[in-house]
Amino acid sequence: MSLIRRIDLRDAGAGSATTDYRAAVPRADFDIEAAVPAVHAICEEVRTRGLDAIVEFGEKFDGVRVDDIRVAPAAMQDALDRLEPDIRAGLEESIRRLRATCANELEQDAVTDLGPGARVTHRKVPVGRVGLYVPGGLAPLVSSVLMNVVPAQTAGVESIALASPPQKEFGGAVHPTILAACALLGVEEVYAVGGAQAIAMFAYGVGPCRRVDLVTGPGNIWVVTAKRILKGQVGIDSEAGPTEIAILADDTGNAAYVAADLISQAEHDPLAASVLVTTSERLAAEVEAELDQQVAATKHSERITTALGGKQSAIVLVRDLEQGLDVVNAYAAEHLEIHTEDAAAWAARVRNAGAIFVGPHAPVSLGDYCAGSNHVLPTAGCACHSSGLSVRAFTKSVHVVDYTAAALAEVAAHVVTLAEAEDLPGHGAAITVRSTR
Ligand code: HSO
Ligand code: ZN
Repeated sequence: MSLIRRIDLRDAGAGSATTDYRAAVPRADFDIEAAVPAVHAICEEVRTRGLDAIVEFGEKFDGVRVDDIRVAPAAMQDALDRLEPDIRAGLEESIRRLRATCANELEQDAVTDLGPGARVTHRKVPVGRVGLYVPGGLAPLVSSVLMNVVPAQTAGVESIALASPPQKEFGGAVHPTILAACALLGVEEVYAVGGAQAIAMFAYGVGPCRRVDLVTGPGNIWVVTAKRILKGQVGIDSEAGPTEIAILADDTGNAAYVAADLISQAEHDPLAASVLVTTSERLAAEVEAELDQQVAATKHSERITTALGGKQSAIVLVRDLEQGLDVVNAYAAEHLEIHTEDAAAWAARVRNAGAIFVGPHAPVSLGDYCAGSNHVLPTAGCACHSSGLSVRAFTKSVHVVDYTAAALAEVAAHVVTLAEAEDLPGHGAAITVRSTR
């Protein structure tokens, strides 16, 4: 029995038939709606009772009571001083590459002159204050500190706060590697708060933490649900749920690479999705055999086996790469790898993916740590409308309208006509008053 099921779509959607490929490759049950009542109650407690509620929820969910939620700067410096040199070197290289891509993403203001004295500027403005969330969970993801902080700093965000769950094994402190990364990046405002209560703290401004304008970062179902509930009260990035990898491959695919990459993301979570979409029976069979071998030899084989065996993971057989492209575009994976001949050409035709990894030498793991790309990406199909973190996520824009009297006069009659057409004569009067008074 294979660790992963097969879905055969080779006859689906042929000729004039249409197939809902999104439904054909299902996702795990990650029921945000079901979590709403419980998370709503937490958010309300934090809003009405403030710090006391945060401390109590920390004790209940993280198993450790932390009364002073703000991390002392000395603790961060201390963590950096104790950081293993090779981990520090890895973080520094990752930061260097991220900073290079982020600097290149900064957008200029777009200035448009529509005639003499008529100018519209699309001005780019950094968000003022952001709250970044870094999960503790199955593994504390220090790399996620970098992925949140570097684009925010590059965008020019003035005020950055970061929250991460208190760790019982460290006496209620935030994980030391996460603290070290904060010190490395010069982030001074860090809170030992996790889960939904952290998002509510950011959204409402509680205790020592002032309200933020935008919350970003991945999290478990509590965090994602809190972001959905509090959206509007605060800005959020895309909803990042259980991780996903899809791989589009033809017969040139290397089974050992493909299997290793499927395993790498399954390692995150029993709900993680690993999906291979391929034209090749040969590759499908070899990947199945490789999975058996590689999973048996890896550390977290139990949760990987659960993830690969879940309904959200599959080897999907397609009749050609055109159909494969339709399937991966419909699925809109968080991560999409392309292992085909002419991989760059196929990649160029992908519309929906959080991030695209081209060819055999760009595994998702590279992007998780050191590619220079961001790993906080939309999951659950949200890649069809949302983007991963980047400088743009921390930037908003505003149209600035600058017209002289002559430029207004030039277009005045059109405004008055359109206002009358909408039966809003007051709008027209606001134009005509300027030529009479
Ligand atoms: N693959 C995860 C990010 C991550 N992987 C962090 C390892 N550490 C979601 O993109
Ligand atoms: Zn990962």
